[in-house]
Amino acid sequence: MSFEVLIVGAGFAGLYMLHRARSLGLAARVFEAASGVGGTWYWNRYPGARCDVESMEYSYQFDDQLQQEWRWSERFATQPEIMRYANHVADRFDLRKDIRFNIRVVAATYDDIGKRWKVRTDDGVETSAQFLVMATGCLSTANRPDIKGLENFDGAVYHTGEWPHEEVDFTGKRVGVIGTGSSAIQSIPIIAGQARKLVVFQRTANYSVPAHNAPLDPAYEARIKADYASFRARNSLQINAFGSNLPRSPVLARDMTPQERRAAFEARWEYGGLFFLGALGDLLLDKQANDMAAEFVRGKIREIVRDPAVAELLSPKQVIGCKRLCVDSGYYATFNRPNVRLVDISKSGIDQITPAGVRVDGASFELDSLVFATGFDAMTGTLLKIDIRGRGGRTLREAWEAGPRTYLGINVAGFPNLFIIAGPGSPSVLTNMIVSIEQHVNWIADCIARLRAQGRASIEARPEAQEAWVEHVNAVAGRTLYTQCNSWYVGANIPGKKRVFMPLLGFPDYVTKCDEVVAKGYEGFDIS
Ligand code: N01
Repeated sequence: MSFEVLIVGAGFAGLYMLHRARSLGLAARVFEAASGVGGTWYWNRYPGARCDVESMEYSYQFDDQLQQEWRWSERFATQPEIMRYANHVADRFDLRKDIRFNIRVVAATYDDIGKRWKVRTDDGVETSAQFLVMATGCLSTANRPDIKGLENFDGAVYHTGEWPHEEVDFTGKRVGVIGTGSSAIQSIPIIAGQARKLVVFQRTANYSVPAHNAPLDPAYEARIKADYASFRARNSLQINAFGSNLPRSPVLARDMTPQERRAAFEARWEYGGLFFLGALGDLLLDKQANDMAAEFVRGKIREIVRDPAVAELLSPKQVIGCKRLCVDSGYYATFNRPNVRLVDISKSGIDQITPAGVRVDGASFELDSLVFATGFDAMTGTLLKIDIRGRGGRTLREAWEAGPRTYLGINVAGFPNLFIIAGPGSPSVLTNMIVSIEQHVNWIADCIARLRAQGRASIEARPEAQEAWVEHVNAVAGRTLYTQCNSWYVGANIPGKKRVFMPLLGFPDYVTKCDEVVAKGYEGFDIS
């Protein structure tokens, strides 16, 4: 089989890429490992999963009728509602007929002579295409830590990122949760409400702000829909491509009185959501400013959690915002429940998992179920799992030995006609993902259309442009506090992973750069 465009993944990136490719009249095919569309939302169906970018923003904008007709029910959409939306889009644009489900891409090799990608799937079939688009997601390879004895555990084991489709009922069970990132912080309050006993194993305490989720206000919805395009345009001008309703304050911490700072923190805590990080102009630039915001949240934890020792253990010490901020519904208050216990594993780790439960520092915790909320091999894990070989047979693994290197986060030198949607080196995970996805898909689709119109066969980043881009991404991150934590943004959660700050901060500047590259005839790329 042969196609003009082959797309890997049927999440929001793959769906829109397929739609654009078909609109250009290209023969396109999607391969998807899951049995349905939705990508990250297909897999992450753990209790309490919902998006922490507001519903009116976390949706496609490429089709006005689509955004007018779809109705969200809550300020922050639940995973099931987002899945209904993804399925609606697939049906509305008749996308399924070009998607093959339950099939995993295992290898992709560039044929230098034929100038085509040869893609092998896990059914042993080879398919070729001129263009290969990796719509594989940034958080799609689960991190399953290698903890001694796990294979001997007698109970049920779950990972939040690979949650079963059938309902998991923890009623009457003794449950352990490992991890305290966004997935844990969303699921812990729900699991605590069901379980007889919940033990949370915490390696690093995390900052979380309340969501204050509520049914979507119909008057607000009507106001946005009356001029959706302007709302989208305002959001695209935000550094993270969302949140124009409450933009980042331009005022620096030192230019405010303590009362003004407190009022700014309080207002944003009450407003709810990720907006909290915009309370000070230099919150993610200046350590002193950051300390003030961090201490405000620690004060809230002390107010909410009744046991001072537990409150202290839940109080993060690192820079706020340099690990992704969490958004919760009742997370800290959950630790006031008599059936919930917090166990510090920051010093000793987990000794081992036994048939009956988990042992930490000599103490045993008997459990019926164990939930790994341990995150992902982010941004590179899924790409490197596929045996991708570019020009001359060079593997992506070799090209990325020192950490991921891309030009614009879209292409890698030595890998012609390979496009990555929201790849490392692009704003991706620091933004509203759907906005970044649409920007990338539009750029890639326009690029393919131009190449074809000019009778050209391939495009590939120049090594020197890529090196300059990698330096730029690092320099931007280096001016902020983002690099100061052991976060998945730098790959610190995966033993042995090269420590590189992977996403690029600043959506509007990035879009300008991408547009300039095109205006200058694909500056930094070789076209042949
Ligand atoms: O994963 P995480 P996540 N032993 O990596 C701990 C997005 N998301 O699935 O911090 C013990 O954040 C680890 O500890 P530490 C969002 O971008 C969005 O929660 O490395 N513990 C940490 O506490 C988010 O950032 C939404 O010390 C281990 C936890 O496991 C991203 O997905 C909802 C360990 C992992 O936290 C990932 O979130 C959910 C080990 N060996 C997720 N290894 C919304 O939109 C790891 N940990 C709302």
